[in-house]
Amino acid sequence: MSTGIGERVQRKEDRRLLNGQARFVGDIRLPRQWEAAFVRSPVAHGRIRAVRKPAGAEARVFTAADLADVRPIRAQSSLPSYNASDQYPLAKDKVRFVGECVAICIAPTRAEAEDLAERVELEIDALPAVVDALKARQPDSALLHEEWGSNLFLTTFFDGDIDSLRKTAPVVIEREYSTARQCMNPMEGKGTLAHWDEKAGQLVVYTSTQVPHLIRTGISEFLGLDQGQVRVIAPDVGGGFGYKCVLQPEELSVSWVARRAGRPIRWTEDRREHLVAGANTRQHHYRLTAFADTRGRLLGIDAEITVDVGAYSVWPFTACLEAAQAGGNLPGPYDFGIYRCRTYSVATNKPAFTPYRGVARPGVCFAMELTIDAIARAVGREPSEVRKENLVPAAKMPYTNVTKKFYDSGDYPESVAQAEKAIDLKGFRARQAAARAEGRYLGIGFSTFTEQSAHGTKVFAAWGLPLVPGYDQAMVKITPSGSVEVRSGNHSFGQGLETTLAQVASEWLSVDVSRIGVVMGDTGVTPYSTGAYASRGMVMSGGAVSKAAEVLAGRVRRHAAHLLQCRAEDVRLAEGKAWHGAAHVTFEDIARAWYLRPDQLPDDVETAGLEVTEGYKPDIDTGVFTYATHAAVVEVDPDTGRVAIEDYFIFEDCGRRVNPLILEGQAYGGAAQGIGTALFEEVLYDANGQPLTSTLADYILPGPAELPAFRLGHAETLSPYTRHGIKGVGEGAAIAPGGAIVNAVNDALSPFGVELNSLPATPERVLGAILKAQAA
Ligand code: MCN
Ligand code: SMO
Repeated sequence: MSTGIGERVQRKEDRRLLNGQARFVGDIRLPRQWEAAFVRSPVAHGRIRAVRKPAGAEARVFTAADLADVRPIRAQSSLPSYNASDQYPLAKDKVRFVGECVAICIAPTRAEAEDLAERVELEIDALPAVVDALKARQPDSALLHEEWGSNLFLTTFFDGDIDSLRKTAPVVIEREYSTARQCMNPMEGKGTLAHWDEKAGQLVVYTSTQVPHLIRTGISEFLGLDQGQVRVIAPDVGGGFGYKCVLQPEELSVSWVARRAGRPIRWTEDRREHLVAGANTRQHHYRLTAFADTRGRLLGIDAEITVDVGAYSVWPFTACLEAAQAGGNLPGPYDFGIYRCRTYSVATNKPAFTPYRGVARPGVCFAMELTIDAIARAVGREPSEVRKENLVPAAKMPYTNVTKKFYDSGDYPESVAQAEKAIDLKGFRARQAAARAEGRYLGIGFSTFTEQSAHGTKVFAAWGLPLVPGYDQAMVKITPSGSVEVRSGNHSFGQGLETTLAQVASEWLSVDVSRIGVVMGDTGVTPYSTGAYASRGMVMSGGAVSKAAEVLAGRVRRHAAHLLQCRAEDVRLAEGKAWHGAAHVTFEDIARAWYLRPDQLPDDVETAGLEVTEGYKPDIDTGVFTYATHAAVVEVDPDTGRVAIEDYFIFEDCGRRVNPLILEGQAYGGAAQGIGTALFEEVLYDANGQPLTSTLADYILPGPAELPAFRLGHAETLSPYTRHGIKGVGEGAAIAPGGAIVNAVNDALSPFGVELNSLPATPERVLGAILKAQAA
């Protein structure tokens, strides 16, 4: 049976993951290893007067003064108005959020390290906390980084001629939308274990990351080490979701302390640290005006987007990635000509913003999809009809949209039509009417988006990030036993690349994936890759493996031709063997000849090594666009505000599907997270910047009981610009649920005249909206 591209191959990694044999940072135990605990700021904003080490334990506690030779984390951007922040791995003069690291303590066990941390005395003069991004934009706000003279990391804009529309457009919709601050909660938190390897002359850092090669660059730059003196190893990683694609200050402190202490040091993030100090994302606010004609055809959009990005700019993606993407992505899959948008990336006394699955698009998709439904209500038409008419039609492909995004292929309106059919829109309207007569409130909602994936170097450069390249490399070789080994500097942390990269190699070499070893996540033994984020892995690393495997397949044919005494063109690879007619040699025969009996080979075969490294970038630098439509049916209980999802359908098109089984998992897992965004998850702060959601009892994640039985449909429009026509899709399903579900909630509650415009749609918010509408 083939295990190449398109097959539902079971994941290679699942045996060890399900049997408890995976090895995460927390499982590693090195000789003489100690554990670390951090002393963290108890206030959101303050000036540090003193950090006092406990008497007698001075040698086991380290502060900013000890790490004086460590450079602060400074994420650079080439955008002109950008303000960079300096984040010291241990806060130096000021603290800027609750949970910011102030000191690191080491001891034989975590419990002892925590006891030590409790004895460290902090003297901090509290300053006014900046917690509301809209207020933080005002001139009278307290400042986080005084030297900037404002709290703005960056503003960006698109300047379309919207004023002409203000006078002429028959339909004008004005709205404010907001999405909550969130925390991504991978099953495995962050963890880092570092030690100095005297023999190699290297700092070896085991860390739970999506981007080992980038972390190596970050650690060497900020610790002032040569890149050759740092080796980063990402062992099994239990989910990343974007949280693990930036350099964490803890990674620097642990690395520094390990060298100073002369022993391996490990820090394991606990859930409270994660919720309070580690990962914050998603908090957007929109002021949006849409202009349309009397049929609901969009004419233009005017928007102001404020993103609450927290205290510091993360390395390497900066605090501006979210807002820069939001401005460019708001028009999404829609066909209209006039767009004005201004974005603000605002510093507040909260943890730094990190990318989270979907980056910016869950926010813009929510704002845009609610706007489409609002327009439909204003013109009295079925929202999905208005949606279909506004989406870029297939006949206009390829299409360059109002923010210059180049959509290479696909049929966006058809994805809505498929969703209407699968969810039975017509039948639903009848059911809805009957239910209302019985006092039950059902609603239906749709949400369509494009997912830019596999962005090229130029896209990152346009966002001010020249250091994030849009290419990848891979090595593929035949081992002396005739099995195959793939090496990629990317990493597999749940999304299944370990299996799908093997499938790509299998496609060319016809070797079963069970005989293809995949080595990833270790800078010491893999070619350079910036890692997995921005749904780039399958296109970029897959493309690199494909190219290397193709070249290798050519070499295998040449070797086989020598052994079979025929022409290389006449050799066919199948079932892991090389055939000439009915005669064949195995890969092992070929490998043994090259590795063990090179004396018998002619020169041209001898030098055609069975090990190939190739680099790859797609034929387009602007990224490839996946698209999808989600449709949800909900029932809202108007007495309690509870929203129950009755049905959920996803129609998506990510070009050639490498592994349909894995893609189902990607869709369901992403949509589950999107439902968290839609209905449950919200990081809350009080007026002093104190976090109120520091446990999983307060920060609510959806579990199986809250999730519907997802249904899924697919189109497979090949990208003309990538190997095999693959498009990225890893973030996609997390983008749309907010729009689909809240559109459904608003549809359900239309008899009450309720329109909810903020996330998540918790019972409290839904009930609040009903009561407000009734009072009006
Ligand atoms: N795939 C496929 N065929 C395609 C495209 C993708 O079979 N045409 C499969 C591949 O196995 C690929 C996966 O789907 O690895 C996701 O594809 P891709 O869009 O290339 O994304 P990456 O491999 O770069 O993975 C990162 C992406 C991102 S950015 C986030 S965030 C995210 C996501 O993937 N984090 C995840 N999915 C996740 N899934 C899990 N379980 N855990 C995470 O942390
Ligand atoms: S948030 Mo994904 O790592 O781009």
